[in-house]
Amino acid sequence: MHLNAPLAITLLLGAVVHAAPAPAPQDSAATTSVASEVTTTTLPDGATTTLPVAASTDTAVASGQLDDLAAFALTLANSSVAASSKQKRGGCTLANLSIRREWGTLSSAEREAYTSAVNCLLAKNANTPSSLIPGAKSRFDDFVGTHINQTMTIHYTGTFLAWHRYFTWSYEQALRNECGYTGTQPYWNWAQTAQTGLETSPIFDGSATSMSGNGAQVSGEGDVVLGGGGGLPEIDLPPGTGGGCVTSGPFKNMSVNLGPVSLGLTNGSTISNGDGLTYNPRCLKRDLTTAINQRYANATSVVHQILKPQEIYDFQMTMQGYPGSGDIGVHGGGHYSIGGDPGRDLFVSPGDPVFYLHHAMIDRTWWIWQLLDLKDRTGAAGISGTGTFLNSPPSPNTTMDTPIDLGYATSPIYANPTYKMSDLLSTTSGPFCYIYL
Ligand SMILES: *[C@@H]1O[C@H](CO)[C@@H](O)[C@H](O)[C@H]1NC(C)=O
Ligand SMILES: *[C@@H]1O[C@H](CO)[C@@H](O)[C@H](O)[C@H]1NC(C)=O
Ligand SMILES: *[C@@H]1O[C@H](CO)[C@@H](O)[C@H](O)[C@H]1NC(C)=O
Ligand SMILES: *[C@@H]1O[C@H](CO)[C@@H](O)[C@H](O)[C@H]1NC(C)=O
Ligand SMILES: *[C@@H]1O[C@H](CO)[C@@H](O)[C@H](O)[C@H]1NC(C)=O
Ligand SMILES: *[C@@H]1O[C@H](CO)[C@@H](O)[C@H](O)[C@H]1NC(C)=O
Ligand SMILES: *[C@@H]1O[C@H](CO)[C@@H](O)[C@H](O)[C@H]1NC(C)=O
Ligand SMILES: [Cu+2]
Repeated sequence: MHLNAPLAITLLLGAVVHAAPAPAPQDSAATTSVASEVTTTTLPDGATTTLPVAASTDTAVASGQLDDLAAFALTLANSSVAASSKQKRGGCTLANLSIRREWGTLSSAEREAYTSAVNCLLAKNANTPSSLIPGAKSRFDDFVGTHINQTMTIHYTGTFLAWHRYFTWSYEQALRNECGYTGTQPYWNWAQTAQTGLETSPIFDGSATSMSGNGAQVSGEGDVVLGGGGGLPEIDLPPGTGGGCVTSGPFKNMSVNLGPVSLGLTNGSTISNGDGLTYNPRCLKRDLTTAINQRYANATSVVHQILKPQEIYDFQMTMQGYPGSGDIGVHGGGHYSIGGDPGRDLFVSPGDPVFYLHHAMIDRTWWIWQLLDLKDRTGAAGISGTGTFLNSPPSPNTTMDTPIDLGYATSPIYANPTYKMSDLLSTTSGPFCYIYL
């Protein structure tokens, strides 16, 4: 694992290493001691590694910190699976552990296999009865419809992270089981595009091996204005470099069928088409906004997101943005840097296929954070919040037993589509068996 220079020097100069409240050494748990700037961690195989304890404000340094944290998470997750593989039959083992990768590291053929499978879902008939969601025309729309239907009970709730983990996984399973895809769900590393810019990145460059690119340029766009409800200050976001219909790449001809429900426009207004469930076919629009990516989801933001919060409450709120803080977190940073329609719509955002690359990175960020304190963060202490958006209206706390149901998004090949929170906290147990490279 690579060690960035300033931190290595701190270690070499003999920074005082305080023993952490020593956890009893046990199988597949890392023991940790804390220095002023780095943590020295002993891996299950006895090797030691150092990890940063605070995000560098230099994004180049922070990028290296993120790589170190991700490498640590990979090693620990893999060795936990290896250890439990010896003890059990079935379940998640090294033999069927799947690895999710960053889009740019996939070969051209792998990227095209992914976008072809998405186009297959877009071409397949919906499972949602048209009596319930008349606008859901495709299998892809089953996912969009489920997200619209549950929006107010899956954001700023105790289920936010687990719901979106299960949702993204179910989409990946649909690509595999219903569209012949043999790869895994790729992710979008925001820290990288903050450095390179979105427009020329392998994800958004508009080529045949991208996720399609920018929308056609629209002139005279103003700011997008978020929130302002409930006495909270508004957040103004700048417009991007596109704004119109996506002009090239695999999703050039795609029809967005559902929504809008709460779509921020670049003249400061927000529009909806009723409940967004009727058939409203239109082109996929994007308004790539690298400035938003750079401001809210740069390498420093991501490392800060992983290292600063010690409790799940803080982790979730930092990620979605504390209301009134002016920050939209890495979650909002990714969504709003895509821009356009449905990219700027909290309800309909899965209507842009790149949603799933964004949410895989959200999930990866949570996964890394969980592995820094695996036992607590995949147990009851890893849940906070209630069943309603910012607990409005008030609702019971989310617990290990809270059910998560993806409705018609769930593949009919699964007999019981409902899992509990306790099934969804680890990526290598319950229905899941994957890690991130
Ligand atoms: C996981 O561990 C196994 C066994 O120790 C090893 O062969 C494999 O390369 C590891 N995989 C990754 C992705 O690190
Ligand atoms: C992994 O493979 C085992 C044995 O082949 C199987 O029993 C188990 O259900 C699989 N687990 C997952 C999560 O696919
Ligand atoms: C878009 O549709 C046109 C006309 O049906 C077709 O020729 C073209 O190949 C399609 N492009 C993509 C990227 O699917
Ligand atoms: C903003 O643009 C939309 C769509 O063009 C239009 O319907 C709406 O009236 C405009 N709102 C304002 C405040 O200009
Ligand atoms: C990078 O992210 C940090 C933390 O979110 C933020 O304070 C900083 O302003 C961002 N950098 C840029 C260049 O916007
Ligand atoms: C719900 O969670 C809050 C915050 O953790 C806690 O203060 C409260 O006691 C919990 N309520 C119940 C009924 O468990
Ligand atoms: C929408 O959500 C409600 C409440 O969770 C559920 O009863 C209903 O079946 C859902 N409708 C669809 C079409 O998924
Ligand atoms: Cu969502």
